This record gives sequence, structure tokens and C-alpha cells, in this order.
Amino acid sequence: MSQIGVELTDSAYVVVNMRIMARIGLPVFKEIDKGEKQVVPCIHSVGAPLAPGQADVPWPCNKEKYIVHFPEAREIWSYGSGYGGNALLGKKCFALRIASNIARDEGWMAEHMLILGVEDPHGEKTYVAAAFPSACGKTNFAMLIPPTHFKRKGWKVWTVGDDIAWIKPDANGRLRAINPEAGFFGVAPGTSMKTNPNAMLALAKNTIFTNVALTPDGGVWWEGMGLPPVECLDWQGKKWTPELAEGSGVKAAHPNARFTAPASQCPTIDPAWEDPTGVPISAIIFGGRRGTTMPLVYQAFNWSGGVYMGATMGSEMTAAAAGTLGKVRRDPMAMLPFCGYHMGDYFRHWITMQRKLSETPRVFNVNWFRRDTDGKFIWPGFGENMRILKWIVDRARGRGIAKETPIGWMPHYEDIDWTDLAFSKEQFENLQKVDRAAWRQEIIGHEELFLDLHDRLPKEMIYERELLICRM
Ligand code: TSX
Ligand code: MN
Repeated sequence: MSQIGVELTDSAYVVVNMRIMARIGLPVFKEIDKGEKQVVPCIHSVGAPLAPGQADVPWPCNKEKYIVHFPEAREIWSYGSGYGGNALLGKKCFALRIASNIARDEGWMAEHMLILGVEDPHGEKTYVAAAFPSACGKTNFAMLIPPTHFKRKGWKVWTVGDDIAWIKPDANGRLRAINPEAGFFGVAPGTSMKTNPNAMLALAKNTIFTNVALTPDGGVWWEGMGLPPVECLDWQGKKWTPELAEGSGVKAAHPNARFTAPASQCPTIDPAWEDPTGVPISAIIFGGRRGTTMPLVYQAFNWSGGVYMGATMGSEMTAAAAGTLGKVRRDPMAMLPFCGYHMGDYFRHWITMQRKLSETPRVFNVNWFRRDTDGKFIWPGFGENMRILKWIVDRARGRGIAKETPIGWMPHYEDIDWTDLAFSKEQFENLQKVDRAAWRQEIIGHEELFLDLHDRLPKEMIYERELLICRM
């Protein structure tokens, strides 16, 4: 299921990062020499290395940027930017934009999804793929550590990938997925031994850090890693102290600072993570950051309901993003910036994929971010998400219990394993509540998205919306 690209670049940063993110070198040249597979040519330049109008001031990249994809020719031209997504062309540009275009033509899917494997106490493995917009903790979920009680019973979560999945039906009509990447290009701030020990262990060696703070002993630091150093150099090389931050709010690391770490160094990396035939996918999870309206978890009634779920997903804007705080930004399948063709045709491709399948994956929606009336997160999240993941696996395996609601199947309180977690039935009901007034607004939001796509929108999306309205 692999694809080949060649990237020409004037940036050493790109070379050393791609060496971690992709499978490179002699074996690839040998593949190219066989002449059987298409090669995607990619060219990259950071552009003029001087400040605009100042011939003597060094500058990291050009003022104007052109990140250009040629889906017909299957080429990528990127000029003027050193930003990861615009410069490491194997990632968003190839593995999502160009690959999604190839996938449409060839009958497979290139998705913005993590892949994980859940091993139960009998050693049975169930793989799931999950799409979340940015700032929802995709990498954390891909490397989830189950609570102690689950670990003792024998539950394990294995990591296949944290960002991109190429998914293809096999000869038996089962969806199989590979992670086309060889590394993690993860957001550093917020990553710690508390939030994601597996990522911290993965990045402990052979790792490139971008725009983090540099400590006096040659180490790195970022916000949310733990206690700050007494003094360090911030991401721009200026002196930084915790006192300075308290006064002015200046951050030591850039909020979008990154680590580039080999996936092989992740303690929970799945034994099958490099299997060229991929891993079988039993469930697909969509999710977003939503303070209200969206329950912790529910299951779509069927495939077209699942496609509707993914098509209408969205996240509330955080402070950093432009626009009204708390407003829902629709990001279908987390692919809006990454799909290589019209989103309406992309939804149709999703709908059509089922016809090639003997076994349809179950589709779920999760929301770890619902808040109570005081504005506090209701759900503890992180490792506790294992309880929800177990229900998802049970459902995908056709053995979990659920109740029918207007939006889909939901667990009863009793269908979740609550051992060692003080979470009452009242709290759970609050988290799962389907508020009809709020859903009315939600469905109006779906209509707004569909208006933008109306001339290519598959009929299934209209009918699913009508049915949802009827059930509400
Ligand atoms: O990654 C997160 N996940 C998924 C983990 C497997 N984050 C971090 C998001 C930013 C990238 C979360 N934040 C999650 C979550 O499930 N949930 C939350 C919200 C939250 C934040 C802090 C607490 C609880 C919930 N703290 C305490 O309860 C003490
Ligand atoms: Mn991503």
C-alpha cells in the first residue's frame, strides 16, 4: 500500500525531519528503478533567505508563500515556507492531499486518522481509526494508557499511527489500514509524563525539536511539560525566566512547537505497525472539542449515518484561532484543509466505499470536552477514555449493549466498566444528555455547511439530515 515520492529541497531542516518521518534511502531507489510504481515529484524551497527589502538581514523564509498541488499530474510545488505542513511534503501535501486524490480514483481512502489496536484479556485485537480536528489530543489518544484496573485484567492499547491512515478494502472485503509515516511530528506543549508518557519516552532520543525552549544543560522544555527551568532560552533564543512569563505571559516554547520522533521508539508501538498489508479496521471514531450539545459517546445507526456524523463534525474555536470564541468550526472528517478534491465528492466517495465491503466498520462519535454549568470539564479524559474505547470495541464486536436515541446508539450507565472511577449515574446522564433545543441549533449548523457544498452533496446527506430532524 506504499507510495513513492522524491522531495528536492534547499532546507537541511526538511532533510533531517523527512529522514525520521518517511522510509527513505536505497530500498526506495531500488523500487523506483523497477519502474512499476508512479513517483510523485515534490519540490520545496524556503525562498529568499533575507528580510523583505533588507539585503543584509537574514530571514528564515520568503514573505510570499505558494503551496501548490497538481492533482492531475500528481506533483507538489512548495515555495516560501519552512512550516512543517508546507515543507515536509510527504506529510499533509502527499499523504493526504495528493493521496486522497489517488485514493478516489483507485477506490481507497487517505484519511487524517490515528490508528490504534485494543487488545482484550483473551489477546483478541481490535483496530480502530479515529479522526479529530487539531487540539483534541489525537496523539494522546493514539498512545492511551489504560487505567490500572484495565491493565491488571490484561487490556492493552497499541499504537499504529497518530496522524494519517491509508485505508483499503482487501480481497475479502475488509478494510485494512497502514500508517504511511515512520515518525511522529507532534505538538510539544501539553505533552508530559502525566498526559502522554509514551510520547515522552518516544522522544527521549533521536528526536528533532522545533521552536521549543533550550535549557542551560542542553535540554529542552515547553509549557505543560512540568516544572519550568529557573532560566532558559525561549524558542526565539531570548533569555526566559518563569517570573518573566508570570508578568507578561511570554511563552518559552511556541504554542505550535514540535517534536519529530521515530515511531519505532514508542513503547506501545504495535507489532504489526509496519505490516505492508495493514491492520483490519473494525471501528471508525469521529470527535471534536465541544463544550455543549455533543454527548461523550454514541454510535451511528449505519454507514450512511456514520458518514453524516463525520461530515458534520466540528470543533469549538480556541482562543488562538481567529473568529468568535466558542463558535463551532465545521471540519468534515478533519479533512477540510487536507482533501485533494471537492468535499461533496469526498462524502460520496465515503458513501460508495461501503459497496466494496463484506464487513462494514461501525462508526462512533466521541467528545471528551463537554463542560458543566460552571464551565468545568465533566469527563476526566486521558486514560479514562479506555472505558469508552472498551464499549466501542464491544459494540464493534457485536456484543455490547446500547439503547436507541434520536441521534444513535448510546451506552446505558451499566454498559460501561466504572471500576476505580467515582463517576455517578447522574454525572453520566448529564454527559450523555441530548438537549433538543441545542440539537435544533446543531442541525441548522449542518444546513449551513451543506449550502456551501450543495451542488456536489450526495443525496444521502440530505436524507440523513431529514431523518435526524424527524427523530428529534
Ligand atoms: O488529549 C486529551 N485527551 C485525550 C487523551 C487520551 N486532552 C488534551 C487536549 C489538548 C491537546 C484532554 N483534555 C482530554 C482528553 O481526553 N480531556 C481534556 C479536558 C480535561 C483537561 C484537564 C482535566 C480533565 C479534563 N483535568 C482534571 O480532571 C484534573
Ligand atoms: Mn494532523
